[in-house]
Formats: sequence, structure tokens, C-alpha cells
Amino acid sequence: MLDREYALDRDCTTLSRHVFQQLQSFSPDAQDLSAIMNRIALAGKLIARRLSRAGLMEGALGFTGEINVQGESVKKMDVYANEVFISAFKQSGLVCRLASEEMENPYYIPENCSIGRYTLLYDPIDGSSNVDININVGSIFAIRQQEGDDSDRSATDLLQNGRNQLAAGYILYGPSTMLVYSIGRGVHAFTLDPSLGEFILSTEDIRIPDHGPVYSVNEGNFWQWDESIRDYIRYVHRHEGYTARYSGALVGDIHRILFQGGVFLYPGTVKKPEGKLRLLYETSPLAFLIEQAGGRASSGTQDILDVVPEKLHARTPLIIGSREDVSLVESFIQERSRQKEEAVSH
Ligand code: AHM
Ligand code: MG
Repeated sequence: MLDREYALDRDCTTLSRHVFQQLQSFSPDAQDLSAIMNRIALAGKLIARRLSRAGLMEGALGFTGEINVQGESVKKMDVYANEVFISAFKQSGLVCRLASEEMENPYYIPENCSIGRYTLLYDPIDGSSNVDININVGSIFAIRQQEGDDSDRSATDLLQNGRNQLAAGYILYGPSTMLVYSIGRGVHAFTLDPSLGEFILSTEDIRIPDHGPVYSVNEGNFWQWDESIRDYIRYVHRHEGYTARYSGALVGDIHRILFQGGVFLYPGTVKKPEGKLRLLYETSPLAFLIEQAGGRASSGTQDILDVVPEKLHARTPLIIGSREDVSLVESFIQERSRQKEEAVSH
């Protein structure tokens, strides 16, 4: 193929076309998934647009003064982004229910429910502490098949492990806006071309290196962690070839690791043994994505994708990234728990 033709073809690989190519079909399921991805992309574009001008707009930055279901102060951008996802799916016939980190209970779109038997789970703005200082943030999403009866608004069907996610990914609002997704057939990255207003395929079939130099963790919590995590951090301090990177937004840190290898950790602390990150909206979607790229995600004692939440907003510790690096962290956890068992039996 001529270079020119190749470039043209590449420019035409939009997200919705890519989903059809992946599924090798125009079946109703493929059409649903493609349309859902398109709507997620629309939400991403709207959020990117607001973020890019936020410093010039009245009422875009700062806090609302409210506390959300997570016990965290709500930012105006959190509210905006949460509503953008809802608006993007209203009257779409695609998604019956949306569940978000920012909402206590799922939001139903009854007019969609007879046709769109899917649930969208999302973190509208991940890393919101970065918003007011114009550093990268992200959105995280997952799609699950909806089960059971809509009259059961408790949404207990969402309390399942992450292996049955149909799709997952994130949007990174950085120097350019990128959408990275998987429908269980590898991991693919798209870059928003602002002149077209389209996400265009930029990297296909991303494979995470088996090992990488980066360790990404908030070391300010060092004395709050279990001894095993401190053992791991001491290990990287004492060995050559490691470098620390931590941006305060999970999406950006994971994006770096996806392309360059390494490990991201958000362990439990004394005050919060489950850590900070939410299973359904953060750790499970990212675990799905990183496993699809050949990496691993662990809670320290089990694969994140096997964790069954007890409630919608359940949290899990997270160790995620390159296979060898995740296993190394786990080996320190196993060693300490072996020592504890030995001490008990003596
Ligand atoms: P958020 O979704 O409320 O913004 O919280 C999640 C974020 C992650 O993106 C990031 O890795 C972590 O919280 C940072 O937390 P900390 O400031 O405790 O290191
Ligand atoms: Mg978050």
C-alpha cells in the first residue's frame, strides 16, 4: 500500500469502526457496543472541551461545598462530568442504568431499559485534585450486561466479579485527549484529533512490558502501610533501575505504565485497610484493561478481577502493572504473611 493510502486509512479508523472490526460483525450486539463506545467518546469530548477552557470560565473550577457518597469534597468539574455521561446516554436506547463514583445509587434511564440491557459504570473525573491546577485527569469506564428486574433498584446484580465486564477503558485528558479501551480483544489507544472532533486509532494491540522501571505510589503514606509494602519500597530504594512517578491521577500513572512498564500501588493504610480506590469504577475496569494488555492487577491476596464487592462503592487495595513487578510486590506480602503464620504457630 502506498504511504499516502495507509495514512488515509489510518485517519479513518474511528472508534466505532474499530469496534466493528474487532468483533468482525455488524450483529445487534456489535452495533450496541459500537454505539455505546461512541457515546462514551462524546462524553469524553465534552469533558475535554470544558477542561481546556476551565480557567477562563465562570464556575468551572473549585468545590461545590458538598460531600459525596465517598465522604470526599465534590468539585464542580466532578458534577459536570457526572452529568455529561448521563446526558450522553439519555434517549439513546443504549444503556438502562449508569452507576458512578459520584452517585449514591445508580441512575436509571427508563426509556432505554426495554432495549438497552447494559449498565455503564464510571468515574467521571479521576484525580480531581489535579483539576484546579491544570494537570492531567481522566475518566474511567466499564460496561456490564444488566441482569434481573428493573424494579429491583438495589442493583445487587452489580455485586459480581470483574471478569464479566464487556468492555472497559479510560479517557486521559493530557496534552492530547486519548481514549484507551478493550472489549476483551486486546487494548487499543485513540487520540482525539481536535480538527476532526474524532478519536482516531493511534496504537493498536498495546502490550505492557513484563517489567518496567517505574514504581508509582504515594510514599507519604509509608508509615501507614503494612510492613510488607514498606519491605517492597525499601527493596526498590536499594536496587538500581527503579524510578518513582506519581501524578495524583490514577489514569495518567497507569497510562505511563501501560506503555513503559512498571507498577502502580494504592495499598491499604491503617486508617483505610481497603485503600482508597473503588472496585466497580476504578480498580476493576483498569484490571480488565491491563490484563488484556498482558499485565496483572492484584489486591495483594487475589486477582482484582476475582474480587466480589459487598457493596456498590466497595474499595480494594490495588497493585497493577507489569507481570513481574506485580508478582514481586505480592512476594513481599506472601513472605510477611508466612512469617505471621509461623509466629502464631510457635
Ligand atoms: P478521585 O477519583 O476521587 O479523584 O480519587 C482517585 C485518585 C486517583 O486518581 C489517585 O491515584 C489517587 O486518588 C490519589 O490519592 P492520594 O492523594 O491519596 O495519593
Ligand atoms: Mg477516581
